[in-house]
Amino acid sequence: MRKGLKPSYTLHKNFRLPMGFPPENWDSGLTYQAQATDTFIVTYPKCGTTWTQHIVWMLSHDGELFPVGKNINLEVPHLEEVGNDFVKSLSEPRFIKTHLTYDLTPYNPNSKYIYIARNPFDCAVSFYYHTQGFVKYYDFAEGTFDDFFECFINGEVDWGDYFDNLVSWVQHKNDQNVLFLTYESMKNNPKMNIVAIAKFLGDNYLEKIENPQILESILHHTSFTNMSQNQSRWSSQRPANMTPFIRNGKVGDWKSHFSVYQTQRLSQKLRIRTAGTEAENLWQIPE
Ligand code: PPS
Repeated sequence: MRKGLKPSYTLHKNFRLPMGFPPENWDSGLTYQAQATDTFIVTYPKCGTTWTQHIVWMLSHDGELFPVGKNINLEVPHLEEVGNDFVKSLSEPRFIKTHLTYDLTPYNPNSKYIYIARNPFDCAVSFYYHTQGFVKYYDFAEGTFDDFFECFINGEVDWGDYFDNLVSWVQHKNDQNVLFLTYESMKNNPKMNIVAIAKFLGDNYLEKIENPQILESILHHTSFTNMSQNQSRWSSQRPANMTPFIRNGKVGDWKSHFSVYQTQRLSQKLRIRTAGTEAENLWQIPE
């Protein structure tokens, strides 16, 4: 019988990192002193990070097109990938991406935190294609969804357990410096969510989107269709035979990947891990 394949990771302290991810940057990233002018884009992987990075970049550039030839992860850097010195070298105000749990994320009461949650079913599918596609980071090109599902549900993936991340942040959902959004709501009403982000960032951002041309430009260029173009702007290269990074962008894609038994197991974990928290009502839990 075929034994389940597992992705490869760098084991660092108690964390799994993608291979090639410098552990020293992880360590130094965690020591970053959050500034009052910082805004963190926080997610568990595959929950809408790049989309939100793009929105905040366009908001801070008056609706300008994100240029081909640049990479969003250098403009809105991934804290634990690039480390402390790189982030500090950027001028303020800074927008910073992280996948850390609340307790590990650098905190300043005056910093802002935009958290995006996505239902764990679609997240697992998206994370599977990510792990399969970035062959040099995970050596998992032959891995199946069933293989990955076992790692995901056991929290044995990079950035750990989905629920540890979600639950740590949902407890701060109503903090004055936290804006808590969902991927599903962004899909359902992107304009409303762009406006909410601008409002949260402050009056000078709200003023920008009072200009309908700026708001329309952000809405247009951050759509799934437009972000599917020139994808070298969003991530490092992956082999041409793998699914693209901006892949499917749908709510409910999980239904064509999960078995009945997998659905029951993840639903059960979702129920148990979110019981008594505000996360228990974020999504309808499949039977
Ligand atoms: S990462 O690697 O953690 O930074 O990935 P992340 O950006 O969080 O998530 C990638 C998924 O988000 C989808 N995506 C979008 N969906 C809708 N609209 C827009 N504009 C958009 N941009 C990115 C992307 O396709 C991945 O989801 P899946 O389900 O794999 O398509």
